[in-house]
Amino acid sequence: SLTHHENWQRTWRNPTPKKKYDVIIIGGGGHGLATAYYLAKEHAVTNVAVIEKGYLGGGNTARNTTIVRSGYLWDESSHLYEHSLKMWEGLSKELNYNVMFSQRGVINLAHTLGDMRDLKRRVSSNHLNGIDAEMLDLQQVKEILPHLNCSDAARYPVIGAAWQGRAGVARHDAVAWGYARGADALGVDLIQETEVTDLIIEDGTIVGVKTNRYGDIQAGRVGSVVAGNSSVIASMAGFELPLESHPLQALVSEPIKPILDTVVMSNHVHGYVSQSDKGDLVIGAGIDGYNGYGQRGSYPTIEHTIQAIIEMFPIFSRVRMNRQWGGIVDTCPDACPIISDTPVKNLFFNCGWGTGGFKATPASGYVFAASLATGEMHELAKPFSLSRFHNGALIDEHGAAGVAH
Ligand code: FAD
Ligand code: PYC
Repeated sequence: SLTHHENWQRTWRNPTPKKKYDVIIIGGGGHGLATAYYLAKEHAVTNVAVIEKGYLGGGNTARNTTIVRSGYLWDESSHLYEHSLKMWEGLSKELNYNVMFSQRGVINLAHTLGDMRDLKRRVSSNHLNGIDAEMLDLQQVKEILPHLNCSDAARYPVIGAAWQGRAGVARHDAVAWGYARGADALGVDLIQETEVTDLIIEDGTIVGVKTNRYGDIQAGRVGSVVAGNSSVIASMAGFELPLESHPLQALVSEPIKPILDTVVMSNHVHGYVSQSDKGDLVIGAGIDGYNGYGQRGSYPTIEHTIQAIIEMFPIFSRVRMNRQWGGIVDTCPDACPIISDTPVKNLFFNCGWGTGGFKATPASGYVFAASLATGEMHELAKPFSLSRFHNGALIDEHGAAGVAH
C-alpha cells in the first residue's frame, strides 16, 4: 500500500550548523522546540539552533502519558499552567498541525476525607484564579465512570472526586513535530544526533557550546532545556541545581474498543489511566524511588501500578499489556519547574518540570523565548527563578502534581 508513497518531502531541513548563532537551545524536546518556535515567531530571533543528541521529541516528550490540565494549588503555578491550557486550545490552528488536543476532562478520585479536603482546597483555589474545576459526589462520579469500582468493599472506597472539564490529553509526537516544522519554516536550524559535550565560558559569560559532531559552535545566549539531563549540563557550567533525576515509568495495553472517555487519576491507590485514540489503555506510575538515568521499565512498577488500576477498574483485569518504558524526570524540592537565569551570564535554564511538564509545553516555550530574546525573565516565569531556593519562596505543588514523588 506504500507503493505510490515515494519522494516524500522533508518536514524540516537537516542543516549543517553555522559557526555562530544568536541563540543555541540545548535539547530538542517539546519545550526546546516550542522555545525556538516562539523566539522566531514572537521575537523575530531566527538565527537560532536547537541541538538535540538523539532525535527530536525522543525524550520525555515521547514517553509521557500526555495529561494536560491546569488545576494547580498556588497562584504562580495556576497562572502558568492555565496560560498553557489556553494555548493548547488554539495550538492546532497556531501550528497548522493537528496536535489532537482532546478536552475529555480529567477526574481526580478521592478515597479518604483527607483527599476530599485537599481536592476541595485546590478546587476553591482554582475558582479564585478563574480556572474551571468542580467537586463531584459519588453519584456524579458513577455517571462519568460507569465501570469504576465504587463498591464499599474496595480497599479504599471512592467517596468523591475533583473534575476539570477543559483538561484532557494530546498527541505527544505531534506537539514536537508541529513546533519543529513551524520553527524550521521560520529559519531555525534543527541539529539532530549531536550532543552538547561542554559549555564554552569566558570570564563568567557563556560564548558557545562544544559538540561531539560539529566541534565548537558560538552563541550569544544559550538555553538549556534537557529535562532529566539538566544536572549534567549544570555541572558543565560549574554549578549545581536543586534537582534529582528519577526514572518515571508508563505502559500501554493492547488496543481495545472505546471504553474510557476521560482521564482518571488517583493519588491514593496511585495510578492514572486514559484510553488513546488507537484504543490502548495508557497507564502511568509513581517515580522510581532511586535516582537514575535508565529509560526502561521494571516488573515491580508494573505490578504495583496494575494493582491500582485493577482495583479501580476490575473490568481491565484480563487486558494484556503491550509495552512499558521509562523517562528521566528532573524533580525539584517543591515539585515546580526552574525557569531562570544562572550564575553564568547569558546562560538560562528551563527544567525541573518533573512528572508534569508536558502540559506546560506551549507556555514554557512562550515564556522562555521571551526570556532568551530579552535577557529578562517573563512575568509568568519570575516566580520560578533559582533565587527561590535562596530566599525560601518555594511553591509546593506536590499535592497537585498528581504523581507520587
Ligand atoms: P524532553 O522531551 O526530555 O527533551 C529534552 C531533550 O534534551 C531530549 O530529547 C534529550 O535527548 C536532549 N538532551 C539531553 N542532553 C542533551 C545534550 N547534552 N545535548 C543535546 N541534547 C540533549 N507531563 C504531563 O504534563 N502530563 C503527563 O501525563 C506526563 N506523564 C509523564 C509520564 C512519564 C512516563 C514521563 C517520563 C513524564 C511524564 N510527564 C508528564 C512529564 C513530561 O514528559 C516532561 O515534563 C516533558 O515532556 C519535558 O519536556 P522537555 O522538552 O523539557 O524534555
Ligand atoms: O502532571 O498531570 C500530570 C501527570 C499525570 C501523570 C503524569 N503526570
